[in-house]
Amino acid sequence: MTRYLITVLALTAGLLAGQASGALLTNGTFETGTLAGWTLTGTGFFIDTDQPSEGTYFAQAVFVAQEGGGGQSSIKQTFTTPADMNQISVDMGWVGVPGQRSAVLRCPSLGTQIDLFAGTEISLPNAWKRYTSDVSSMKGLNVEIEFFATGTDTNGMNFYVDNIQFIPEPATMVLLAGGGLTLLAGRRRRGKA
Ligand SMILES: [Ca+2]
Repeated sequence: MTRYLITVLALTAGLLAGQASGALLTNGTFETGTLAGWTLTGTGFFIDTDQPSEGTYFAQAVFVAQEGGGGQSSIKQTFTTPADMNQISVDMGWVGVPGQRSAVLRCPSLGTQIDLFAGTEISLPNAWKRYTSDVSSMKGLNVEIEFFATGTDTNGMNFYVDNIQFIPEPATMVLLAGGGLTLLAGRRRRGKA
């Protein structure tokens, strides 16, 4: 009985430590027009409407060189990933030298983190790019996502973030595709008859 109780307690503790207990990502497209759901540090990040990659709003960090551009800022959020998550995609863009920004997904219970883009990429002036990362090891777990930017008086920068999406694992997509094919086959049969 005691051993049973210990097993139950251990399992419960394991679930609390690593498994889904919180809310899903909030405002991952920034379409509330605010940073609702996100924790802001520093004064670089704000909501903008000038050329979003999706919808009307996106998040942007700006540090202007020669105008007191020094500083650092981040937006981050703790949430539970979807149980069928395979990949995460984020639209990002920037101007500035490499190493001034990062986008990371951290999983405290696994003690691991995944970089959502290679930090050495050169500037993408006025262009969005979709970055997709395999994050299947973190599905159904509590994680923290953080976008970080830093600027100096000699190295100003812009960092754009929008449209955070989760892509299901292949099995789910095969099922969806299979349903579509069945529908198509049915239509063809009806067409021939
Ligand atoms: Ca948006």
